[in-house]
Amino acid sequence: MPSNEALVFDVYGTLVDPIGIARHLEGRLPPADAADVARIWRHKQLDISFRLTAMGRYEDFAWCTRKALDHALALLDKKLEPSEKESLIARYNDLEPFPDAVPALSGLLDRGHVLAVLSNGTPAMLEAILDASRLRPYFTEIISVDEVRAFKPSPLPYRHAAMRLNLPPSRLRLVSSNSFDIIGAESAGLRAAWVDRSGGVFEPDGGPPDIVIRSLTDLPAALDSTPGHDR
Ligand code: 2OP
Repeated sequence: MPSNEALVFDVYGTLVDPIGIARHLEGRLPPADAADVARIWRHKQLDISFRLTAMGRYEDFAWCTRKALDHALALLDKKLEPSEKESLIARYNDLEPFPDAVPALSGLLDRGHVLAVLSNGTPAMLEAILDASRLRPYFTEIISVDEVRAFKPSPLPYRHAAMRLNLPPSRLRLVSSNSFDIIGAESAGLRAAWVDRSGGVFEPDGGPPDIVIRSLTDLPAALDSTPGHDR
């Protein structure tokens, strides 16, 4: 029986690991510095996307990713040759999938869920990363915020995803490890499931959703025990 909820997955941090890119810097920098670059890079990438959207401006996520890497290197006073920087940027389209992604997605498809992606990534970034991670075949729709030129957590991408899936927002459940994304989805009228991979702290401007899991493989059981989720 098909599920009454479409499951819409965030990508970076939820299906693939952006912080794991640190290992590609380890030949060039000491491991602690490589980890710092990866962490600041990711933080600044999101920060730039938030500020662009607050200003009503749009530059795509590839642009945010490049600017954020430059910032992380400058902040930590680290230098990379232009060719090293290009190869690191290229690695962003080849991030490691989390080991729970394939078993979870395959189980959810077997249960009749419609699965889609909604990400800040550009269409080209998403096609590349989903192909490289072999996750592409699980998804009916790949939805990029590029289509509305506003980053999550603006309500526009979430409402656009509902329109693309031809469902009311309340019949979409966003699955994300990023708590700002959960707050954004719920405030646009979607349901949500937070993948709390590291026992992290939820953003203070909202509260956790009705589903909180530590691994994507916990999602089917969590859906079964959630009131209002009728499989
Ligand atoms: C994504 O949209 C928020 O980076 C995260 O995939």
